[in-house]
Amino acid sequence: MINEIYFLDYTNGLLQGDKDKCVQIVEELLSKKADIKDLYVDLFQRSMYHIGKMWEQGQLSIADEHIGTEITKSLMNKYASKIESEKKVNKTALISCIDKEFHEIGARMAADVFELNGWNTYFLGACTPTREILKFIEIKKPDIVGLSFNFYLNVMRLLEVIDHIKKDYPQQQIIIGGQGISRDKENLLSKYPEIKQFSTVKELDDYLKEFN
Ligand code: B12
Repeated sequence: MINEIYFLDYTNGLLQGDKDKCVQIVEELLSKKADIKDLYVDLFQRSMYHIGKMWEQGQLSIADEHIGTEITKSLMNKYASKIESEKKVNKTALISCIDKEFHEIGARMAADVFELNGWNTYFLGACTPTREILKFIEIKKPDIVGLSFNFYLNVMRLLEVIDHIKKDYPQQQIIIGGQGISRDKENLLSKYPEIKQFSTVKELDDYLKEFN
């Protein structure tokens, strides 16, 4: 868990576009041996949700939100590579946003958590067309395909990509994350009860620790 004072201080830095302040807080937390998953969920995710609320209420401009996004992405680039992953496991994950899904930070966090757990990970980023995801599955034969879905209006695209994967690769294990899923959890995937859903990368981490 990240102390509330750090969260408020960091979010303030993000809202002011003060990257140096954000870097300084993250470095301090890392020097105190903060867990990267706590940084991701309790600092980065929580502050971006806060920015989203302010933006929704008209208290922030699009430019403010973009600066928050870019600072978050740059911090992830800066620190994720320095985190030592656990012993390599002989498993492969493919993580991608579905087609027309621009929100990529959560998916990138999921990819990093697979890496931290020693998985060989391919991260395809935002807005990946369904046919490209299918081609990649054919080539890499991943043990898990993780799809990210945040913008609810993309729901038909989510169902479409799942249907295609299940048709072409019936044994393929699929997991899903992102805020789009939380709206209609029970009905949305009733056709595919075996598909697991994750609200945070901490849940994903627990799952991977048990995965064999
Ligand atoms: C930054 C942002 C953007 C940026 C994204 C830039 C980028 N490069 O990612 C831009 C400007 C492009 C954008 C665009 C839009 N956005 Co926007 N955006 C946000 C904002 C402020 C932050 C998103 C973020 O990074 N969150 C932090 C991450 C870490 O959280 P997360 O995605 O939930 O990820 C966690 C979990 O969900 C999970 N997870 C996510 N993916 C996966 C995948 C797997 C496999 C696993 C295991 C787990 C997992 O683990 C992550 C870490 O714990 C959110 C606010 C919010 N509440 O998040 C709105 C928000 C997501 N956006 C919203 C909207 C409406 C839009 C637009 C429609 C706006 C518009 N009118 O154009 C467009 C949609 C574009 C599209 N087609 O996708 C709504 C979505 C509502 C909904 N659910 O449908 C939100 C919630 C804002 C709001 N309060 O209304 N946005």
